[in-house]
Amino acid sequence: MPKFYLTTPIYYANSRPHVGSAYTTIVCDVIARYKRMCGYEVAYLTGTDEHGVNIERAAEKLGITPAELVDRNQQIFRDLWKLLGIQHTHFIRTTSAEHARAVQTLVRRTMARTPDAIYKARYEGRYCVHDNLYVSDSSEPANCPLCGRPAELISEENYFFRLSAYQGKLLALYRDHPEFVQPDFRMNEVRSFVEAGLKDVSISRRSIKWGIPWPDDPEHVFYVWYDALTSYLSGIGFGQGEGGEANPSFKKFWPANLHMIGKEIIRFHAVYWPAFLMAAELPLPEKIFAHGWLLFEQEKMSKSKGNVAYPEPIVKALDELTGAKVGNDALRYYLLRETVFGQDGNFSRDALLTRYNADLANGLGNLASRVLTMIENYCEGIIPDPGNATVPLRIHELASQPHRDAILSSYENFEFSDALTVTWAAVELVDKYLVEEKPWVLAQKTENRKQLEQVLYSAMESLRIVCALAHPVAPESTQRIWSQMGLQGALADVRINQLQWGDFKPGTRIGKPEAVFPRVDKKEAWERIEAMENEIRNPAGAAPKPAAEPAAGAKIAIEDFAKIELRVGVVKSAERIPGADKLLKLLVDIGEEVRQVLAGIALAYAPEELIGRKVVIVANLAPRKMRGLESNGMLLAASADADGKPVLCTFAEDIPAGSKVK
Ligand code: ME8
Repeated sequence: MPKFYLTTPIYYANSRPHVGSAYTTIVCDVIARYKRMCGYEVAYLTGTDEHGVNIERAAEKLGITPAELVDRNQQIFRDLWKLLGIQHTHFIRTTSAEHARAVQTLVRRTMARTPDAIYKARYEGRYCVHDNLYVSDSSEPANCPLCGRPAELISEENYFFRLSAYQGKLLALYRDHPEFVQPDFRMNEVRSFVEAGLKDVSISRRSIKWGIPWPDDPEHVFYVWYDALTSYLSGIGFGQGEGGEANPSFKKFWPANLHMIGKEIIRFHAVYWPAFLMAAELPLPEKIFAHGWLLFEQEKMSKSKGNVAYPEPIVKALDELTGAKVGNDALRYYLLRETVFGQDGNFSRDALLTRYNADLANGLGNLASRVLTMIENYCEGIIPDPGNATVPLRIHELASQPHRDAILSSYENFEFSDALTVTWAAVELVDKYLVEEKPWVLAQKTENRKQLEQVLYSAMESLRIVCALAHPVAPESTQRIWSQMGLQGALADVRINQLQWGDFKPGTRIGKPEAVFPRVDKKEAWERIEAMENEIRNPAGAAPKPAAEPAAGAKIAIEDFAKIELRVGVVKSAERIPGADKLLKLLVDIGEEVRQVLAGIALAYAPEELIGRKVVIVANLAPRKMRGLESNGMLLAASADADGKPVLCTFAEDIPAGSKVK
């Protein structure tokens, strides 16, 4: 049996998964189910990324240990995957002993096979703890390009990986295997990045305790990306048991056929990872596919931005309201149908509910119940024999091999939306066929019996094929229709690439027709989902957050606000600071004195347009040094998002400098 090994990224265990996180896992589950139906033995790995400074800090804030935090959070991931019916075969935790062994084995192997690949040196640079990203290799202040937060200064002795030595090998890999990174436009980005030259990367930390110790040098722990990427090996047995590096499961499944990831982590997967593997002399994965983001109002859905939707309320609310198990399939169908896979897509609860009612309740569900009811009423619940009658041309085309193969090739190429569009076009065609042939009229005259049987057989056979083709995306509901059609066994065991028109055996007794996708009232569903989401955001009985660090959206007392001294200022002079693109140096008159204030607004305002402008300044902020200059206060500005253009707060009416703002 051929094998197929695919992976999701190993999820950060510092917060609960949202619909954006579930997107990657759902897509991989669709691929895994599809591949199984093509006859592959599938290994599907997911897991949790549990080390690193952001976990350490998140735990500290909650007053628990990092181990307690990740124990708790990894369970939330497992529970969600269970609820969503994800059929992963392997789950790796980066804090497990097996994983630590694998990471140490990999680095030892690397040092043995390519002795100059790893060396010790001093690292100085800016690092974003939130995204675990080296922002710059200089000590100058810098903001993280992903989240916009100021990056932290790091200076310490580290182990480095000689990435610079892999530029030629990586470019050769991209040239010889253009399918290594997909979609194509992502391959172009990766190639340009590597062509511009590669710097060596630090792969250990001394300042962090919460990590895997470096072999024979336990003061260092592994940098989280080296640690996390190795999960793809440890998760299937690398470094485990008797076999060690030659563990039988690892030998069977490695190299991975597919690493499915989100677009923001492509550099780690398409540049670092193959270089790490080359240095360790291990085979490279076959393909890395970087999908787009699910956006919420045009921004990436992320907990830190507070614009998240969670999967549980959608699934549970739809199940409850319909009294049927439809929520999972509704979410999966919506996510895969609505967005061209690879591009960013907007997540909308409204669009999900519309799709549910239109495509699932009125579309597939309605067709199934119509056809089954007619078999029940006109054929005593037995699949009729179409005899030698020729299948009507259009229906035959729909279920013919080229049609089936077009859908299969869309699955192969991860064009899920296309696969579903074509499958659902078939649903419409069969609906139209029934309207034209009018079996309810044919049933009235015995001389039309043969024709009636042929029409109903064709409709049932089309439904069987549609169910099989839609099964990877809508596994639970298609299985229910399958059983109602009187078909035995698991639909998952059907070989999707061997579906043949005419395989439905006449004489089969159908089961009891029941609504598979009851319609939902959109308003009611919306409200139910909203209420459940609110419970997740503000769980009843949740311990209040410590007063010193109010959570986003939490209230503060008036006394807290009174601690901040806000004053009206007038800008007297403004100039750029050489070498700092974003900063302006301003002199601001705040009534009794003129203050020097540095403000990160240079990309939004020219110095000359600020002179004489009234601004709001935080007057009692402790002085801070930036670029060797002191800043005594802060200007207030609004921006639409973390990376958005700052817009200074000002006044519509006149007001003297130094006036208090309260
Ligand atoms: O990156 N839309 O973990 P992670 C689409 N631990 N996909 C999204 C998304 C959104 N709004 N938000 C998150 C990490 N994802 C590392 C991986 S692998 C060796 C280490 C996706 O929990 C994201 O793109 O931040 C990624 O594919 C996955 O969720 C895990 O993200």
